[in-house]
Amino acid sequence: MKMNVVGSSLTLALLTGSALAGTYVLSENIVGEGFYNSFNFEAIPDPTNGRVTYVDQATAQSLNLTYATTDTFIMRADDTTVLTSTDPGRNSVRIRSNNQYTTHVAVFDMQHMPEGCGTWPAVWETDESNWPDGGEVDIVEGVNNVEPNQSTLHTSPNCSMPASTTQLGTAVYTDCDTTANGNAGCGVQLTEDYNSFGPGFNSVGGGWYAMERTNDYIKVWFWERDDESAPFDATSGAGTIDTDNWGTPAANFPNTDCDLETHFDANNIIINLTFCGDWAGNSAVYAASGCPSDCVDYVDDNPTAFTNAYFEFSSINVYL
Ligand SMILES: *[C@@H]1O[C@H](CO)[C@@H](O)[C@H](O)[C@H]1NC(C)=O
Ligand SMILES: *[C@@H]1O[C@H](CO)[C@@H](O)[C@H](O)[C@H]1NC(C)=O
Ligand SMILES: *[C@@H]1O[C@H](CO)[C@@H](O)[C@H](O)[C@H]1NC(C)=O
Ligand SMILES: CC(=O)N[C@H]1CO[C@H](CO)[C@@H](O)[C@@H]1O
Repeated sequence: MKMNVVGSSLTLALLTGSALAGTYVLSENIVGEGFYNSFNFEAIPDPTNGRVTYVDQATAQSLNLTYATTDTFIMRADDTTVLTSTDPGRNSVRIRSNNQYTTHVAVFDMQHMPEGCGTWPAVWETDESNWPDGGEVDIVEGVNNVEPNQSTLHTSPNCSMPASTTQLGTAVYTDCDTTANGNAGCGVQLTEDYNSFGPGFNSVGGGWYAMERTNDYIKVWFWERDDESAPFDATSGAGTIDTDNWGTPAANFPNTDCDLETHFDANNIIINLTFCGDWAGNSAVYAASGCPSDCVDYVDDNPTAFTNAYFEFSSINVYL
């Protein structure tokens, strides 16, 4: 009898433990005008040497570079000004969350992301005051419309990913250390879905990116708008979610050869749109993407090429 009691409470503990492993509760639901409360605008020089001028919130709103309704937040670059060589760069926006997060899930419901030659959009997390020791998770970024592109970690030394992990995407490099491979990071290309980025993403009405950070792994999922396998709790903004039911992630970064707890501190969500710069504007990368002219000249001379250089968010939901 006593054995049974011990046995059943052990079973209960085990069941509860596994049932709770991927369970999170909604902490923030950021929608429309709420982006102005949850993010600050960073009018800073571009750390990646882009052909960009990041403007402050008042300027962004007066130029209509950010625009919010009750259910939409749009963030874009200037598409009317021809730049001269003495101008510092095309006006654009970079926003950073007021809150910082350690272990959490963030779900990004996006209708549109910036497209166009020279564009380098990114949705990512880092601790700008402690880089790279606080870690960096690039949830989605890519350049010059080339799709699909990638999710990447950048860290201090002694953090790498195993050669093989359970993920849909394809690993590019495995060493996450910023001093290795010219700070390429340990990236995973989202090869399973050509609608994960740029014009393909926009043509299907976008979709959802989700990132789960635990001390055991960091995972990124992507589901396009009409993907019937997309989990309802993620896409509906449910009050509780269970990532154990979300299937194989696009990118999976386990702690096998990286102590994630010491390589990542509390990070902010950052959303930025730059032009050219170290990646998009690299002459080989730019030319290989089939884009015309050279990156800086193209960005300076062709404002109307950036009419579709905007993010449109339905929501960002953060779960703890
Ligand atoms: C600002 O941008 C939004 C979204 O693109 C658009 O609907 C609105 O008309 C624009 N407002 C002005 C004053 O241009
Ligand atoms: C983006 O993904 C495609 C297909 O996987 C790849 O050919 C291309 O090199 C990637 N671009 C970059 C900049 O990594
Ligand atoms: C590297 O990380 C491992 C854990 O992943 C740890 O055991 C080891 O001490 C670390 N080495 C250095 C030099 O920090
Ligand atoms: C200009 C700028 O801030 N670029 C950043 C945008 O996001 C990527 C992450 O994907 C950073 O590496 C860049 O520094």
